[in-house]
Amino acid sequence: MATIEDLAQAVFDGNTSKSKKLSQELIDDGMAPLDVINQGLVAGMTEVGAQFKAGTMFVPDMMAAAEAMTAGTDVVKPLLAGDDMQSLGTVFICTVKGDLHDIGKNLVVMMLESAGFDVINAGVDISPEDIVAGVKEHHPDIIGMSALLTTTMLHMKDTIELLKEEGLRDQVKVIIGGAPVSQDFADEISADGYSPDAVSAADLAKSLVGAA
Ligand code: B1M
Repeated sequence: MATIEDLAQAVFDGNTSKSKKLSQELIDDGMAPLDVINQGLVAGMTEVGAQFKAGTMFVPDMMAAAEAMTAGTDVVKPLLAGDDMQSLGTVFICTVKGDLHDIGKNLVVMMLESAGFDVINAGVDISPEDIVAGVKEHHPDIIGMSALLTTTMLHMKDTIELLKEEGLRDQVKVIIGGAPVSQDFADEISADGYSPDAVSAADLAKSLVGAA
């Protein structure tokens, strides 16, 4: 029988087909979708990060692990998305300029959608100018920015400054997240909120539109 530890190991090993298969088996065995994500897929990826930092794992292995994780989340995603709910509002979300990390951001997208938001997922490496253009085009209630690099998180500040310059800051709430980001940083750049994980990001978004 598949175990959650096997799934974490499959992600760590970058074994895409096994990650997909085990995610499905754990769901079929009755495990809650969020537990499959957090205790299996995210746990495996956390170990990848630790080993990369220690210099015992390298970029190609990280990429393989990322693919394995995505294959697992693809299995779980349909079980999370809410269908017939009335929309709570629109969130325009992206990973900031210079940053290609999208696994965490995509988990946030899944949680926002399952909470009842319409989500415009603009992708990765999105400049402040393109975020502002997205606000003008889509009129979202909330902008969500994700960053995984200490260098790229500074573009969150640039984006908020540009929103102010364009006279748009009062029309949209801004939430941020990602491993190097903190509540202190959110306060420093005058974001409307920070959350450390995908579930609390959806709760934060709900509170900002008065739906919590
Ligand atoms: Co990169 N990488 N990476 N990487 N990578 C990190 C981030 C790093 C911490 C690894 C390490 O040194 N331990 C390090 C950053 C160091 C730093 O800046 N302090 C690093 C580095 C250095 C790099 C490169 C520079 C490596 C190189 O090329 N030499 C390079 C940069 C590329 C670029 O972006 N320009 C790079 C490349 C990559 C891959 C492409 C190989 C791959 C990404 C694949 C992909 O995303 N499609 C990758 C990966 C996989 C990682 C680690 C191992 C895992 C990230 C991840 O997916 N975590 C990561 C180490 C780590 O974080 N442990 C690392 C799982 C995910 C579920 O968590 O993204 O934190 P996370 O998201 C969470 C929360 O943060 C939060 O909710 C999510 C779910 O709970 N959250 C939000 C995220 N966004 C949010 C937004 C919100 C709210 C909450 O509101 C809007």
